[in-house]
Amino acid sequence: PFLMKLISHPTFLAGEATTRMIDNTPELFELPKRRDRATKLLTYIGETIVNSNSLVVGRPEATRRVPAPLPETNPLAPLPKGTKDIFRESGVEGLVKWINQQKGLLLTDTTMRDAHQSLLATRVRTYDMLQIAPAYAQHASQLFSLEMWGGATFDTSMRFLKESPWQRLADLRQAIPNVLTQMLLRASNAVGYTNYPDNVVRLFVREAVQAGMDVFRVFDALNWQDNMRVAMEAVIEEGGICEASICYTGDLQNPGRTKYDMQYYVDLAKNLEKMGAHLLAIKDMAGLLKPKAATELVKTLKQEIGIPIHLHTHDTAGIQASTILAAADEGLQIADAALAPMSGGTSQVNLNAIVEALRDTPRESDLSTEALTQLATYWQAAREFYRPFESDVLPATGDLYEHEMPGGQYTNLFQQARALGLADQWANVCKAYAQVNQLFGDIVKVTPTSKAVGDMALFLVANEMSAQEVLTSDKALAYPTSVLDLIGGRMGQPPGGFPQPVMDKILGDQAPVLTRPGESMPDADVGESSKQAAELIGETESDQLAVTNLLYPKVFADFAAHVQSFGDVSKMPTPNFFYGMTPGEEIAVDIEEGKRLIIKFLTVGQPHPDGTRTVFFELNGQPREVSVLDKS
Ligand code: 3PY
Ligand code: ZN
Repeated sequence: PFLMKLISHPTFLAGEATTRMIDNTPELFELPKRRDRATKLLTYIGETIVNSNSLVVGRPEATRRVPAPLPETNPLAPLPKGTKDIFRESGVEGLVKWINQQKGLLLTDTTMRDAHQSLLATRVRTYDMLQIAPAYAQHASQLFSLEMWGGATFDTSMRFLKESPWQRLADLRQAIPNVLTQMLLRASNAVGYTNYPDNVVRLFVREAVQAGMDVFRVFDALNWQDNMRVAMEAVIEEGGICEASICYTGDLQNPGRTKYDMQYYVDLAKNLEKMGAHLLAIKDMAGLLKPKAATELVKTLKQEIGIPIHLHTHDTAGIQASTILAAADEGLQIADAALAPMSGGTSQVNLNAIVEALRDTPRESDLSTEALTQLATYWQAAREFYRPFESDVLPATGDLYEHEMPGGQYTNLFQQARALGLADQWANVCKAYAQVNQLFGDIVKVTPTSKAVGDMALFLVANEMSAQEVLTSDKALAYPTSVLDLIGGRMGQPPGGFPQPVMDKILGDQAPVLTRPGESMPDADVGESSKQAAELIGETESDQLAVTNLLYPKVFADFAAHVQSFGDVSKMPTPNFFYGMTPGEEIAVDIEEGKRLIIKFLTVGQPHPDGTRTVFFELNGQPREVSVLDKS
């Protein structure tokens, strides 16, 4: 490429080339790599202009094109000390001691993970997180942590947004060096939907710590503590903060629901503490924990265990602020909430409002009203970029306490039902969900067990069957894979196991796994995966690539192919990522620190006989064009 550049350079063509020309024209040396990345990016934009981004096709259009307003920050000012500094300076023991000394309620902001996972189909891009990151570091350093990774964000970022989850973690870590990062880890399911070999889980945790993760909220989707051990031990060994979860289900206030009673939660919490948990999470993924039940649960747990307690809930029914406040009255140390415009409904409770509700009380937090308002203003505008992914508002009625659907699943399952033409049967889907739960023995429902229950509910409604008919029908039915995985024990064991008649009926003569699935899985070949992944994406081998490929081989392969064709598209502003550019529009893309591309889109040419079209740009003031196949 250097030679090509040289011989096509105007000076060379004019016959004036000397060795000094090479000295005076340093861009000759820089161009190949830069041009390569720029061409890939222009090709992506050209593709999007000509063929549209399939993510947004047929969906409501985003109403916002201009950047979201940012609070002022001073890049030269030293950052205030935050929880990460405490952790760095005095380790996990020092941090726990500090937590216990705090009078105010500490808060985790879930906006960058659970909130958009629950409200916007997990579509928020790294770009929009990085814009606001310096403001968090400077103005909201009093937060306990920022939940910004894990759960569904890992695969979604590659699958839909075509960006690296690892880059997101590293970049946010760098931009917010003073506040703890937090993630959701599905124990042996890691950030996937099924159990993985132990060495994959361990490797994932190690890589996450190295990339900048601090607090690991570890949960098992059936509250099976044996299945949490590998992940918990890995977090502790690698130097992370191990926050082990009890998933809350059922209803402590209801004397009729005896399976998940106070003793059940106390035993579980005590065991997790014995297993080395640094913090305990009460993970109320469906927003079922009523205020009085929270009072009793937190009061009891505080008597029974010594580690700090962190409450997570979803505001699906609209009353969970009162649950947090009730728990705060009992000395709860940390609560999850989301910034106002990203709160409510299936997301978390309004963080701005919780802070104000506690103002001038003994549990007042150190967070500033003004700073939180500015962050909220940003997120309100940023949310407008994601209008295509807004879901219908589905106010939960009292039936939430019957079906017990997790917040992240609620709107998702409705969309699946609609895609199957069952939108008008939503109430029946909810009923079926509750019946399937009872059929399966009243289990904890959270990713991935919730998916199995949801798939089964849709299956029944689509086939016009009742849950009971599963046991009585003689028809050979093709059950969803997730259901076979769940009942076949590949997601682990619920307390007391699955009901035998259900196993017999659903599994037929297939033998269930009754032990810990990881025990019988051979170690994955990390070296081989690393080699394969590196080849696919065109980078040097690494454990990070290896583990990503092991967790999501298909998703990773597709993502790698996208990277090979279009490079790193995460640096582009969100409206351009979804919609390309409009004629005459000019944008700046920082492809790396200090390397800025100024891209102006001019026009698209008529189709050539081979079906391609030329898309005309200016790149840093120079005319550039790319050729794109028109697929319309
Ligand atoms: C997840 O596993 O992604 C969840 O958010 C479960 O609550
Ligand atoms: Zn949640």
